[in-house]
Amino acid sequence: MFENVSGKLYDVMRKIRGTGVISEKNIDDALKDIRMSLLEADVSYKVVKSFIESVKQRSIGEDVLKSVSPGQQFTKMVQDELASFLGDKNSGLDTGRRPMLYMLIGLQGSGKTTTAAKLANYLIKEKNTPRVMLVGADTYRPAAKQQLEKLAAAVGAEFYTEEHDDPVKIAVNAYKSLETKAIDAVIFDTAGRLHVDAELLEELKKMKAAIPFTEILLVADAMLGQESVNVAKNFNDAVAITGIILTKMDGDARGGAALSMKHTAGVPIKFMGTGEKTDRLEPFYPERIASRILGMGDVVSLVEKVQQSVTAQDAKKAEEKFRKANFNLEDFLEQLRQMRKLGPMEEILKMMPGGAGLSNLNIDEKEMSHIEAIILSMTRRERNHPEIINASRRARIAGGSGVKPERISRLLKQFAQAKKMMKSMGKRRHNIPNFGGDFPGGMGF
Ligand SMILES: Nc1nc2c(ncn2[C@@H]2O[C@H](COP(=O)(O)OP(=O)(O)O)[C@@H](O)[C@H]2O)c(=O)[nH]1
Ligand SMILES: [Mg+2]
Repeated sequence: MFENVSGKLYDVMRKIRGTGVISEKNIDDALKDIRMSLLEADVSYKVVKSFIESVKQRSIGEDVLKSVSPGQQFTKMVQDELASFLGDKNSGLDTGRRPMLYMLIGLQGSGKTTTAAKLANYLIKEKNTPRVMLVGADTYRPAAKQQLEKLAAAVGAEFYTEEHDDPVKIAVNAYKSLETKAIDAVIFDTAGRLHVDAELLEELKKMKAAIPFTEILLVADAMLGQESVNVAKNFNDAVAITGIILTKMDGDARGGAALSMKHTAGVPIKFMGTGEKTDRLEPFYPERIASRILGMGDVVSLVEKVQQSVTAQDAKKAEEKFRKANFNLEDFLEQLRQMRKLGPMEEILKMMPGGAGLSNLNIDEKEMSHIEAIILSMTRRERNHPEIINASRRARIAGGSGVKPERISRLLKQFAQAKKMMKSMGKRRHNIPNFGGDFPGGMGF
């Protein structure tokens, strides 16, 4: 997610951040680059234009040029502005009145059915709302009801549907059935179409007229490009959506959809889907996504993740190591073990500042166990001074760990890379005010 745009923007921002003195021309150049990057990320032309416009206004208004560290000031401003374009604060689900009635709408394949189950799971597990009912009102796609029924069972929600193909009737009857049921929340899964069409919008309007929905949420694939603007507009014009859920944020989408849709519909992005499983739903935090887009990494999310699984003491120890720059292979192994507790490696890397540019540090789960075996086959001295590992030592380690000698050379390269990265992160921690001091350089990376 956001690799393309964040890779480029990261370069842009690094350029300008490094400049001690910046001129109006610097800012103009940077804005040009930012504009290109956003357009390439499929952000709609109109949104890009108004974004650049407001950054320009602010940079004049706040007198970036006269500030002590103009480069940093400008970077922070772009980030703030991007966050504000994405919606500023996280907007949670409206959970006011019981029963809560949520309708999910969107194109076919956008992730409505999956998201319905995720949302049920979220309400049950996180919102103390145990009695959730999922309504299968997709009469359009074959087997759609069965798909939802299975998911409902998996997350512990009730399931309602009827065996005919009038979605409005199913939804209305499901709503009526609440009179005799103790239910806290109902999630209506509707039929999509490949494109927005009149029949679909008509169905949705009828449902809206008959049922007092708490929220009507547009489920949209983050990979939708320029088309996202039309999708948001059409659905919003028809039924006035109250929020957006962006799915497939784990994929390699160019990410522009997020900016465009929020801007077009004028409603918040409330959640994002980050995987196929029912627990892969996360609240959408604009400021974190903005910083991720700009390639500074999703520091806050990362810190939160790390804090869940790494003790403060571990972190402190690791931080001291960085400071002294005597981080060795044993520490590296320890880091990898801790990271393993955090989740898929790639995801973690992407959250790190500049992590988008680190795709060549590709370590998957299987590789991790190789790495573990290799490091354990080294002597203490080798772990502390990997530079002494010559061909014969390498052959011995390879024999001991059951991998090819080339794998060991690769590991040493990866280690060197990680070390370099950590050093630069350690430095940045002191350079960028916006990191709020909680930078994960101290958290053991
Ligand atoms: N990777 C990933 N896949 C997703 C996500 N949400 C949905 N999907 C997948 O997208 C496909 C379509 O989802 P589905 O819920 O059936 O879409 P619907 O037609 O809108 O109901 C399925 O293969 C899902 O597993 C997500 O957040 N990440
Ligand atoms: Mg579906």
